[in-house]
Amino acid sequence: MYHLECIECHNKYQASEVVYTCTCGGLLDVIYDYSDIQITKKDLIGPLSVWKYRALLPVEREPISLHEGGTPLYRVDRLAKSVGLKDVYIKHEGMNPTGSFKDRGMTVGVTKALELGMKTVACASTGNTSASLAVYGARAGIPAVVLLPSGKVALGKLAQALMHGARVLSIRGNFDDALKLVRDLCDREGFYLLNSVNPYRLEGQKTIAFEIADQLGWQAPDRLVLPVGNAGNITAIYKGFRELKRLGIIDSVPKMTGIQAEGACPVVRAIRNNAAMITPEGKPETVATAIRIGNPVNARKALIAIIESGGTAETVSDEEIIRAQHELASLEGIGVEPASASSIGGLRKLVDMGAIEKDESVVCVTTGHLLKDSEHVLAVCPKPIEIDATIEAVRRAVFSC
Ligand code: AN7
Repeated sequence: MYHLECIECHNKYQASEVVYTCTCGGLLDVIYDYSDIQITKKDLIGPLSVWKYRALLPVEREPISLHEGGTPLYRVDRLAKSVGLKDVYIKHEGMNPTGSFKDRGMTVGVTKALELGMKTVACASTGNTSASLAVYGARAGIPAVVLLPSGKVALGKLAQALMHGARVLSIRGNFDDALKLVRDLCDREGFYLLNSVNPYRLEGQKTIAFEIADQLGWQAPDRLVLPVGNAGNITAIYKGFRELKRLGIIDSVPKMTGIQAEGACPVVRAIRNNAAMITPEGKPETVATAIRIGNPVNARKALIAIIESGGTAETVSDEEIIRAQHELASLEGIGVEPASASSIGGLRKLVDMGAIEKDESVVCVTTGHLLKDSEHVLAVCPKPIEIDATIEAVRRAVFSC
């Protein structure tokens, strides 16, 4: 049993209602009757996947699934040494079916859409959400409409949205403009909104927390570091850890640590200023287009997650993002997109500032795969060396500096 509840005024809504925010404007959470959920570590033996944790997911019907979740948790000792820590792991969400963490939310969200009898799904997106929605819409056999900020979506993501048959609208405006428009469109047309303001989508994403705890032998790390854009993922993962603690499966909840790009950092500024709410940024800009967001819809939830958990938020420059992306790729063999690399850049910065203790165990979530944004790779990496097809030319090129 579960219902929707406003995080501000605690107004309740039935699970069967199609509602995204409270009449007071507050964000909604899915609240279970936790006394009904009898789940122990023993019930959770077996291979990882989002649907392994079905007892804690708000869905009754057969899922629309492509085997999402079950992503690797890599121990990264060379990176740990390089940043000055001992115990660092990467949860590589780029290993999901469409190459980003969004699939966890979409398998649940699109299944919920069918359960609620919705006929069309829609979202605004900086890229990954649209790729995932296009794929899960196709899998479910229903149309998907996606609104993208014109000229600011990485090619791999756009290619996915197009190939999987979404109706792709390129908006002359930024992500925040596109989100406003798609919310209006969904209200008018009865399309099902699958941005992270939809609390059911976040339920899928909380399984990142379940898997991390599962992979660490039912323990939480001391700290979680991840990029923040629309601020859904940080809140979803925090909810996941809190639920495990509430059910007595883990003892502690990690310090939730959000990283934003310098040019798009409303959550970081609110944390610095001790503000209860963010001040939206009108012109967000960063190389990490996935998190080029000035007015994150889940900001209130994110601020609560960061403050309650004793975490923090920090910015990284575009240079720090690219350096971190190179470092993770070359030092550990893990290829992630720029937004995801911000978690590594942020980790280094926080350690250098003394904000992270040397003996903390840290999990960085890398949210999307390197191949999402190959144009940018060509722009920041050395060009291939073109030579004649002779062994002399090959040897000269191999051994020259
Ligand atoms: C790789 O696709 O918002 O803080 O529309 O693609 O939960 O928004 C993407 C976000 C981090 C930020 N890393 O997550 C979208 C979109 C990657 C992302 C984020 C995104 P949230």
